[in-house]
Parts: sequence; C-alpha cells; structure tokens
Amino acid sequence: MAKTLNHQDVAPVIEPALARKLLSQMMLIRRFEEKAAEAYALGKIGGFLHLSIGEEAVAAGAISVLRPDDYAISTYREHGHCLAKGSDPKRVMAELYGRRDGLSKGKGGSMHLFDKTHGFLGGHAIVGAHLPLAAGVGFAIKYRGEDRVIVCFFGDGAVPQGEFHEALNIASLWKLPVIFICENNRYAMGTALERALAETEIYKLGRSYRMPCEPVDGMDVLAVRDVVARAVERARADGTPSLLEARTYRFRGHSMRDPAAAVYRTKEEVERERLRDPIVLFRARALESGALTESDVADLEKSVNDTVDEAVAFADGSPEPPEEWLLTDIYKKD
Ligand SMILES: Cc1ncc(C[n+]2csc(CCOP(=O)(O)OP(=O)(O)O)c2C)c(N)n1
Ligand SMILES: [Mg+2]
Repeated sequence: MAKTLNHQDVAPVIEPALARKLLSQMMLIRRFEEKAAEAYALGKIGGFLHLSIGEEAVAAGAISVLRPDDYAISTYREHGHCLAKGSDPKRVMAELYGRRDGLSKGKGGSMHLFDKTHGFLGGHAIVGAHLPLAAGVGFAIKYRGEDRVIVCFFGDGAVPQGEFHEALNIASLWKLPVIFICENNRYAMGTALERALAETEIYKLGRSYRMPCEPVDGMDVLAVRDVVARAVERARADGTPSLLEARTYRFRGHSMRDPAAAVYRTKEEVERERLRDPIVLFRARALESGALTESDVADLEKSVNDTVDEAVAFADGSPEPPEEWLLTDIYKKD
C-alpha cells in the first residue's frame, strides 16, 4: 500500500551551514531591532524608527543568494536589509543613534543607512522613489558589461505610485538586471491594501510589463531564497528583471509612534499572523530535519545577543558628530 507522505518525508534536507546562516541572520535582525526599540524608548534614538520585526525572512532569504558585489536598495524599513548585506551592526546602531561612527556619520539616522563597501545603496524615505534608482543602477551594471544584479525592496504602498510603473517598464524594455521585491505586509501605514490597490495580487502587475513574476510566502526563508535565486539567475544570464511579491506581516506598528497598531487592524489578526513567525518556523524546521541541534541554536542565540550588546555599547560610546560637520557632505548646485 502506498505510504501517505507527511511533511518530514518531503521536507528538503537543509544544509547545517545554511541553516546556521539563515537562522542567525534572522535572529540578528530581530534582536538588533528589539534593542533599537529599547534605545528609542530611552530617548537615545531620535526621529523615526521603523521596525521590520516579523519580516526578517525576506531580507535574510533574498540577500543570502547574492554575491558580495551585488547591490541592494531599500526603503526606510531597511535595518534588516543592511545587516543582511553585511554591514557592521556596530556602525548601523551608531547611525540610529546619530553618532559620528555611524554608517552615514550620524547624519542620516535610521532611514538613511548607506554602505558603499557592502553594496547597500540606502535607506530611502520617499515611498517609491528608489525604484527608478534601482533601474538606474541596473542600467549602470549593463552599460559597464558587468554581471552583477540589484535587489530592490519596497512596500505595498509603493505599488500605486507612478515610479513603480515607470521603473518596471524601463527595466523590462531595456532588460535591466533588477529584482523588484515587494514586501507586502498588507498595510501602508494604517491603510489596508484593499483600500489602495485595484489589483491586490501585486505580483500579477509584472505581467503588464512582460517580466517574470511570482508570489512567495514571505514568512518562509527557504521559499524566499528559492524564488530569489531563480530571479538572480535570470538577471545574471541576460538582464531579465523580475517582480516578486513576498507576503509578510509586520508584528509591530508602522513606526515607534504607532507602537500598538491597534486602530486599523484587529488583535485577532495580529495573533493569527504571529503564528507564522518566520524565526520560530525556521528554527523548528531546522531542528526537525536534524540540520541543527538545540545546543547549536542556543550557541547561535548567545552569539547574536553578544553581537547586539556590543553594537549598543559601541553606539553608546560613539561621540556626537562635531558641529562643523553640519556643512560637509552637502550637495550644492550653483
Ligand atoms: C511619496 C511619499 N508619500 C507619503 C509618504 C509618507 N509615508 C511614509 S511610509 C508610508 C507607507 C508606506 O507603506 P509601504 O510601502 O507598504 O511600506 P511599509 O511601511 O509597510 O513597509 C507613507 C505613506 C512618503 N514617505 N513618501
Ligand atoms: Mg506595507
């Protein structure tokens, strides 16, 4: 009699090294942002602070298939993308604090991380504005005859903006190696997706621009990895761009000014979504498949916690930028 397959029979074997990398990356982003939230509450971080808690699998999965010389570009909810791209957590935290050792010398803060060394091209606060920049980087790659790619992360709120459509059109027409990844967390600030978009299956919009497009479970780090790996392969081969829609959820509010996010979504919805916690799910899968042991996970957790504690201590100890820096690094056109 044919045996009924269960999840464990069909679950792919996860390489221990990959399991370690993906889990520690997601745990690092989570812990880093939890500590950033604490620092914000203590008044050590000013301005805005947008956390990606709940969305870690998208950053970790997507960036895990890139080469170090590939690029990533993002929105103001970008701490995770920047860390996954390899930036030093100490310098990222110092930037959040507005200190001189920050990635942007303390002048940008949370929304304007930038790290040329690691190919992280920002940190952009204007919704949708970085999609044409990603197309421009794609053009530069092609013009120079390189085989790099750029991954462009943006929210569902960017989709009704003109820049989204302009960028996808030109990327497809000119075959620019851009992987557009929409982090669909179902809200743009307090506005639900259905209230803003005529087509709520965002990936389908790629068809209008004749580019490969797919949805993916954004809470499943391996699924994200697979779908992005295929898109990267296409982009490297002949510049084919892709539109991917990662279905995810932010567990916290839009920013620290909306911590409860209770006005526009129900408690039940949040509780239901928390059951899809990407870290909890992947940890269970890694343990079940034998890729990691409980003691491996404990070691990873300790190392991540130490890294974040060091980042906080570094930011605490970094001086304020001197006053004369106010007038440097300014783009001025006569
Ligand atoms: C052009 C523009 N309009 C409005 C805003 C104000 N704003 C900041 S974040 C945001 C919502 C964007 O939501 P989404 O793209 O879904 O990203 P998420 O915050 O969910 O990650 C808006 C409207 C802005 N920054 N830029
Ligand atoms: Mg959103």
